[in-house]
Amino acid sequence: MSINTTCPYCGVGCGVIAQVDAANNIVSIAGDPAHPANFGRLCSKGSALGQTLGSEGRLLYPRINGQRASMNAALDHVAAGFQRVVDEHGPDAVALYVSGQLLTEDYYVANKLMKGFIGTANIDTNSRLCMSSAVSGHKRAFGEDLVPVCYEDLELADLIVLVGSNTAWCHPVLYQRIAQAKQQRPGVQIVVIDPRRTMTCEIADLHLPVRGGSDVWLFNGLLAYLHQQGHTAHDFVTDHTEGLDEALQAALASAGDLEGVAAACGIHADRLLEFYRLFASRARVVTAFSMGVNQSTAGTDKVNSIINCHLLTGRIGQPGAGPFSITGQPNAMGGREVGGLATMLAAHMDIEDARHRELVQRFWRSPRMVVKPGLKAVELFDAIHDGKVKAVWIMATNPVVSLPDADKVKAALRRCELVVVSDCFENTDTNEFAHVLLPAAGWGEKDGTVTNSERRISRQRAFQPLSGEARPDWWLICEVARRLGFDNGFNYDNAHEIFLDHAALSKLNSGERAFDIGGLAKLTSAEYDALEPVQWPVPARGHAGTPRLLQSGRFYRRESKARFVPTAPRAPVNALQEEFPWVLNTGRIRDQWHTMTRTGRAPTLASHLPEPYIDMHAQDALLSAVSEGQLARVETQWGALVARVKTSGEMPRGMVFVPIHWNGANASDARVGALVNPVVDPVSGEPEFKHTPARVTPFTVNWHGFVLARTPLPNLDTTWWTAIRGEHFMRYEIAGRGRPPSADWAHELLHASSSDADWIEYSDPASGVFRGVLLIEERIAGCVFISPRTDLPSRAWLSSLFAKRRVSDKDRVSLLNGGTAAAADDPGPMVCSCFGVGRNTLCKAIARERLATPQDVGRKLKAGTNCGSCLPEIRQLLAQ
Ligand SMILES: Nc1nc2c(c(=O)[nH]1)N[C@H]1C(S)=C(S)[C@@H](COP(=O)(O)OP(=O)(O)OC[C@H]3O[C@@H](n4cnc5c(=O)[nH]c(N)nc54)[C@H](O)[C@@H]3O)O[C@H]1N2
Ligand SMILES: Nc1nc2c(c(=O)[nH]1)N[C@H]1C(S)=C(S)[C@@H](COP(=O)(O)OP(=O)(O)OC[C@H]3O[C@@H](n4cnc5c(=O)[nH]c(N)nc54)[C@H](O)[C@@H]3O)O[C@H]1N2
Ligand code: SF4
Ligand SMILES: [Mo]
Repeated sequence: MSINTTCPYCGVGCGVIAQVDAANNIVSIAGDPAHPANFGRLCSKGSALGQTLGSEGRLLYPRINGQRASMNAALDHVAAGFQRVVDEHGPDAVALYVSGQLLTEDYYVANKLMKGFIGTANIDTNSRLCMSSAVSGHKRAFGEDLVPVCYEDLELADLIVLVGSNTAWCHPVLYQRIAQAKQQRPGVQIVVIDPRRTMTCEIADLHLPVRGGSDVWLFNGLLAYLHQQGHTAHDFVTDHTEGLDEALQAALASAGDLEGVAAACGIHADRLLEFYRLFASRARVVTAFSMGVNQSTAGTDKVNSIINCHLLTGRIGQPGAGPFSITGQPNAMGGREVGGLATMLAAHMDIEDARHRELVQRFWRSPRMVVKPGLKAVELFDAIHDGKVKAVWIMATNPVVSLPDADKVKAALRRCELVVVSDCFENTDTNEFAHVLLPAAGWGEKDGTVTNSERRISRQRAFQPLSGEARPDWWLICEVARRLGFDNGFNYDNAHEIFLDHAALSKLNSGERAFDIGGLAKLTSAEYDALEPVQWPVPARGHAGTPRLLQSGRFYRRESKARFVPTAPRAPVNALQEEFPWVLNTGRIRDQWHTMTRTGRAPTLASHLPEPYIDMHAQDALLSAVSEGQLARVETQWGALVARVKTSGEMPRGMVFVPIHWNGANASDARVGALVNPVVDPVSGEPEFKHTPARVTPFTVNWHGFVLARTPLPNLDTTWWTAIRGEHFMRYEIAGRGRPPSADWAHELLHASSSDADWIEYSDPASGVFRGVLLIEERIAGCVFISPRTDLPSRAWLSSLFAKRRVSDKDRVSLLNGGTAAAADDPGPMVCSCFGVGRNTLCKAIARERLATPQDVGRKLKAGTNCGSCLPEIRQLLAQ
């Protein structure tokens, strides 16, 4: 059986074909060649989706206070708890905290329940941490939350500006489309604006390593430059916009001269001018932006300063031109369509507008309509902390890891009277705080729709039965709604029925707002099942969808005009300079998805960057008395963590970078959310995730080590540890203070006393070096390596032994002498996770065989020929 569905990770929204061999319980995953987002491509995460299926680690049954309960009892408990709080304290004392990883249908009923039936807008979503600055910027400029462009525009553009986006790692398939366009038309120019020199820069013609938070200066400067150099599209500006004078004034006040702007952005004036000239000279420009723009206390202004430049030049709504907010989560866009944020109503209507409220209320036949916006994510958790919100239901998000000041989030949940969590997995950091756990259907079991970055609605289709007692999120919500007495509004039998309501509600927008999918409101069940990917608006039945918006120059504000928003730049809050000299920037790595509840289960994804790390400039490392490979502590006013130091060469002076993925389940001390300043953008409420003042100090330990074990071990309880899944083994990195672990400890840890075990040991108490290897029937079952230094044997080489039927005599010798004899076989750090090709292997082949292009490398080693996520790294190695 073969099912077409959509990848559940990033907002590119790639089509996936799941080939199910039910008899043998095998699911193979491939890109859908017909899907217009990816035309068959998948990145490393999408390619590894098959490895994340299966019931291991899943939350299979409901629990109440830790005890297994029936679904009925759990749902009754949730409804009774919510009812009691509403009765005693009013509707604003309950809340939902949901996610851009819900399907549109789940999201629709969650929003309906809160805003139309319980009667509170206290439903916010993790999109507040992600897209809300883009939403606010779009609304201010266009009157509606609109993304005018489509992916094809990236291929038509002559200049692509990537601002605060590590596209190579975070939207890899989009990046591959850009890279291919450049290959076909080498004249296409690519500019990357990012303080870090990320892998995305491998195809860039120009990289501007701007100072964190300085984007508004940069784009105000561009606006002034374009205006002064005569690039204003006068007719467009006169007919379709308002407010240019105020915006120009604000721009000129902050960005009068090139030198001043360059200084504010911390870059060379020559480079800045090069960028401005490029932008001025190309009519077809797409400015694509992501979290380096949105996640900032100036996030909304950053968005508007970008849009202003496109409005001034009329480069919007035209093929190959426009501002492009790339969405993070698979359904970040769908969530906004249904009004999943506390500040929106459904179908792009406004809470503050009495007429909109009435329209929605009449459509829903709802008893109690909200009248004012609810609490935004950070405020919401503060209100829980302060006891104002007493019951919360968290759905498809892991806030104990992902919110700023995340230790305060723990404290808030600890105090909360009723915490309900629905998740697909058992051991998330947030589940620990749940009074009621509800098992949610996972990818492959769920059915509904998602909308990607280019407004394209695609079906996610189920290809597996539900695991255990797991149920789709919409079903759980409807069951609770009915138990609250709202039978009428929540009698849905399936996702199709919900979708029809959502589409019909959007029809009320007809002509007034762009979001109108009324043409899908009469789909039969069979048509819904067969729905092909389509871009909204879809105003009439049979309409083919709308690739590009705003082509007529008509906007969704008064007099149909777009607005230039004046943006006065301001620097991020950067208190306590002396004590906290560095800026902590946080973000993503290539092969992990957020808090790793899913990608952490895929062995091929673990090898690329297996440990939490702190990347910093070598000079700053020196000043902080830390060095590559050592452990260090990063500390801010809010919290601290310990991770391995890296001086990759990507970091500018003054900034340190820590990935967001590690959490309490896979590291002793690497939850970076605990360190992040909870300050937010005043308009959007989006947190400043990229800019917290921090200091870095050495984390002194007496010994380092690691354990590889074929079967997972209980908590290692060493001073510092991390755990990650490999192919046929678990890998634990450990370090400690005091005396190094003894041979007995290692022996016991790996259960080396069983009768068929063969235990090889090398121990030198004087130097503190210990090596122990457990073989069972000549296969490696586990190993422990301890040393006072970090110069431990190659994990890549040892890992490869786990795939062998038999450990050879040569390998045995290498095991005991600490891997030195095997150095020649060491593949080095992983680059291509699909084919397991490491950096050493690549470098050797490149040098020996004189390989010159990624294609040469692919032919020789296969590396880069499957998903292509590692091509930027291969290009970098070739260049070196
Ligand atoms: N592999 C992977 N891919 C993902 C995800 C994942 O978890 N893993 N998550 C998805 C989600 S939800 C999202 S939101 C997207 C995020 O996608 P991106 O936004 O591309 O990813 P980030 O790593 O958060 O940050 C992007 C870049 O912003 C830069 N930056 C920091 N401060 C500034 C600044 O002041 N100005 C500028 N111009 N740049 C700055 C950072 O150095 C960083 O390189 O990725 C999606 N894709
Ligand atoms: N420091 C720092 N923090 C950040 C960011 C940053 O750049 N820096 N980025 C922010 C951004 S942009 C985002 S989007 C967030 C993401 O942060 P989170 O949303 O907290 O991260 P996830 O790990 O994706 O959490 C999703 C949870 O839902 C579960 N799940 C998956 N599918 C389903 C489903 O269908 N139903 C249910 N009920 N559960 C499901 C998963 O197992 C997982 O526990 O992090 C934010 N936090
Ligand atoms: S780029 Fe990768 S993670 Fe994003 S949707 Fe496509 S396959 Fe999934
Ligand atoms: Mo996100």
